[in-house]
Amino acid sequence: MHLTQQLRLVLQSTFAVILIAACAGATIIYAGVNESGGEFGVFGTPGTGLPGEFGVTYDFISESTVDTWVDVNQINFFRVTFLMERMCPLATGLGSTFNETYFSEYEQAINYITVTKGAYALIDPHNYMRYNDPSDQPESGSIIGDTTDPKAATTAQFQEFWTELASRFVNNPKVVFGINNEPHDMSTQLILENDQAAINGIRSTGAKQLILAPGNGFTGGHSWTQVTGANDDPSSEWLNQIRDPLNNTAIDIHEYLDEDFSGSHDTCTQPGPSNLAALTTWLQENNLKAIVSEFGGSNDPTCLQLVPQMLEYLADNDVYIGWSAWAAGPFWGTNSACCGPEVGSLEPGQVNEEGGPDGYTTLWQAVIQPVINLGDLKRSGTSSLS
Ligand SMILES: *[C@@H]1O[C@H](CO)[C@@H](O)[C@H](O)[C@H]1NC(C)=O
Ligand SMILES: *[C@@H]1O[C@H](CO)[C@@H](O)[C@H](O)[C@H]1NC(C)=O
Ligand SMILES: CC(=O)N[C@H]1CO[C@H](CO)[C@@H](O)[C@@H]1O
Repeated sequence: MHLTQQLRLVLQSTFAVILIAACAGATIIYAGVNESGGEFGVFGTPGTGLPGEFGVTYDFISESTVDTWVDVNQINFFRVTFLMERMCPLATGLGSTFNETYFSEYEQAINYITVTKGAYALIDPHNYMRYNDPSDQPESGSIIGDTTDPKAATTAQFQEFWTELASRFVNNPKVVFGINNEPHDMSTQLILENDQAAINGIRSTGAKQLILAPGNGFTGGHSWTQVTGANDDPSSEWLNQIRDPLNNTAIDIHEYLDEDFSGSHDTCTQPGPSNLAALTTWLQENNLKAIVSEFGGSNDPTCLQLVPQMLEYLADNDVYIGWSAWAAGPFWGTNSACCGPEVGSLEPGQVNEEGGPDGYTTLWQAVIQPVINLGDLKRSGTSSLS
């Protein structure tokens, strides 16, 4: 924790108990939710969901629920998903030629969050570091930079894509650049190369904002120091070689708390603190910070205990600077975004599939909102590590 931040907290605190909490850590400066929907509507036959139809097969945010999140819940961070095959149509391929219609729909959502509401927006190409067939994510599509696959987009094309995207947000200090969602089952060295290409592209535009770099194994925190997939090197062996000339890149971590860390079961059995311990040490040893940009849980008692326990662990360890929960978004309806069928999504004002209150009421309001230290959340300035 920086001295100035500590001083600010101390000055704000009236009671000794708050002083103790502030000194114990409480370094979370970005807290919020995923806004999922821009990647919807592609499952099935390759190509059928492309380009899709705005407001019908995909959507980015509901402005009124973003209002609720910012005005009522006072969070400051939204991760907004989109699909690279929609931003860069297959006909022109991955690179600097965008579908301007899709881009402007996305930009409108980002501007609503950042300019109208003053919160931070994490730009999330929801592509598992793959491009050309999203019909069966996370398995389908060619791995970006895979030189053994003639259909694969190259690392250079990925850099062009990020250069173009960053150039369009270069003057928006509230944007955070997430390089890609959940790479998996690929060479960890290639993930490093793609991450580095994205960083180089983003910085070449003069953009100074925070960047988040993912690792292998769906960028899982628990497996950061382990072999994942079919004998792929641990993320820890490569990702410490990332270089950012502005030193404003953090590691992007996903961490679900169910038995196989997938977020598909309704009971939580995997405690965050012990499963993240090796990652925490690695971050400390390498002078790196991390944001947990996906986690979730159901309203089962086990999750009502383990979700806030993990968030408190993140607040107590100053290598973690933020988190966003999975997931809100305008298109979930009564469906659950994760963690068992009866949960519903985190979108305020919805019901679950049984007609009862959804995860906004039973999970977010019950156990996540109380953990947020609103005094910590960063409200102005350019997105950065501190
Ligand atoms: C661009 O996106 C819009 C909105 O989804 C779509 O109607 C249009 O067909 C797309 N164009 C191309 C070339 O994919
Ligand atoms: C940031 O600076 C620290 C300390 O010099 C260094 O260890 C780390 O690798 C740098 N991070 C990046 C992403 O360049
Ligand atoms: C738990 C959960 O739903 N995780 C999902 C995160 O995002 C993508 C879909 O957009 C899913 O593939 C993951 O399963």
